[in-house]
Amino acid sequence: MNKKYFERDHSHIKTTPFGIFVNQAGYTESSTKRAVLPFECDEFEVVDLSGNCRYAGKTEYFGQDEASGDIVYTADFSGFREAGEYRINSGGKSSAVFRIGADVYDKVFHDTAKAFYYLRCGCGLEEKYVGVYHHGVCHGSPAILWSDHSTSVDVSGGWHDAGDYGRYVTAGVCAAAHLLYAFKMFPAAFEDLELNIPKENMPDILSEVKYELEWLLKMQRSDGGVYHKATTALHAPFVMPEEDTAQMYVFDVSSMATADLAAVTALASGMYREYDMNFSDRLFEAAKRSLEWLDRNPEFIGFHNPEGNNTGSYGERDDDSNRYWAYAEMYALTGDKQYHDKMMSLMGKGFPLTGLGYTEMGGFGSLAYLLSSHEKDDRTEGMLKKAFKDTAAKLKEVSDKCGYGVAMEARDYHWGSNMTVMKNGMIFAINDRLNGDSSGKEYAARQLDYLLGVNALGISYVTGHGEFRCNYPHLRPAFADGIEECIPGMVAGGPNGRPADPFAEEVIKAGTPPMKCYVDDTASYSLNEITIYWNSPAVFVLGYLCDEG
Ligand code: 9MR
Ligand code: ZN
Repeated sequence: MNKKYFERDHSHIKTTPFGIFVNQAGYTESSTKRAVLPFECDEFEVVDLSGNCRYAGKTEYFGQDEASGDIVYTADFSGFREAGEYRINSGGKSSAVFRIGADVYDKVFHDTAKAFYYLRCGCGLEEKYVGVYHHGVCHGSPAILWSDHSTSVDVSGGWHDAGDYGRYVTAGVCAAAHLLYAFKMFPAAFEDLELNIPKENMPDILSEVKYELEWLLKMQRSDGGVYHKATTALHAPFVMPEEDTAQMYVFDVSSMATADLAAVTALASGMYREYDMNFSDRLFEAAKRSLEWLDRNPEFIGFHNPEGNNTGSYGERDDDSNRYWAYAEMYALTGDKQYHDKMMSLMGKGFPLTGLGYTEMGGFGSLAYLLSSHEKDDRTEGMLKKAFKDTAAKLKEVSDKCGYGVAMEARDYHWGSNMTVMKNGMIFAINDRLNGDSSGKEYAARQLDYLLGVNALGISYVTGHGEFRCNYPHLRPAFADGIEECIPGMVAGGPNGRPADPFAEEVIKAGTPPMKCYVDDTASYSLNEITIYWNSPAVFVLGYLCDEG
């Protein structure tokens, strides 16, 4: 890794100029609207941009918030429903500007979904689609197999994983699954989501996911086993993707990657059928091949970086949830009883049945089963629905206990904590759809409020959104392009109570409360990287909140 970005001027790092924290994208007219004031106060005003008071109220004392260490007051202005642009004032302090309106989520929904296009690998990004952020074709040369250099594989395409240029199957599958399920569950929100990407005969979000799926198909060996990842030996320096010309490798097959690929291709086969029959058939064949491989290889085959390789490893301790998901999707697609039996035999293995991340895929399997039109046994159906209900109930309690309203305990602020924030939002959305819990909207919106500014640093963790926002993520092209304003719509990893990179270790003082362990600087990969699977749950939550249904 080049040293240049560690050594540059870090004077851009600022703390918020605002003393009152709001969702900087805004609030819909009918939603619960809450600002957080981390200082002693009594009254507040909502003022328009000419300074006229439009609404006034009393603040409420919340108490000490554990994850931030703040003594917190809240201002509830849900009763104010007039569209417009405002700030909150109290005790000589102000909030950032925010909007009230029916369409406040539209732009952030668009941009977080468009982020995937900006991360496309193996093609150039043309000016007509990305404006100033255009760049040349990257990573098109064939990869060689790490363990046998005589084998060469075409693995061009897909999305760059994150701030690095690696492409990892389990991570990519996870992001694709978030987006596919978002479309499946909230189709109305996506039908008019125009992303200004190359047009195909299907909704844009499906075109975008298809780009990743085409790459995933290339990662499958003819015997159905799936290479774990395609990366260079070492992380690239901070250059544009087309300047990263080091040899690309594919790494050994893992059973997690194979099961995940089987699952997502089965899911997608059903979803693309009405738009592209041929693609749907190819996905189905791929799913079958990987499932057959899994049957022949019942043992867990994990992944560790071999010596000389320092890119992401995405190791897992077992593949139970991955296999469970794969069989559940194949059952949902075909109704074939053998897959039902196999799924059932894995269900009791102890993994969370509502997990929605790359290490815990059980929730996708449960969703596959619950949303399937094939026969379900009542006990299993009831048990899985209850699993989502119970998870949501626990998260509501946590959310209510937090002064900032986010469903995170102090210990939950880990590397990429904003992913957990958004995955919790997904649980509220899914529970609403499965169990008709209409409080899901408010709880999901609270998680988004946190992401967009209702947090102890008063920062919006989405690039391009909010008056005080992150702008210097650990993202190679965003550094190398020399453009001051970052590519929009990128979700930063966020606070991490256990900072794990040299820059963060230097700037985050010991004893900093977990919600405040964050710095907006390119150098800090354990606090400020972006990844596809941190963006995708945000798109899911926004899809839910934008959905008319
Ligand atoms: O999100 C991963 C985090 O939990 C790990 O501790 C960390 C170190 O191995 O890796 C993170 O994942 C990174 C991946 O390995 C490569 N692409 C970027 C990911 C986010 O930082
Ligand atoms: Zn690339």
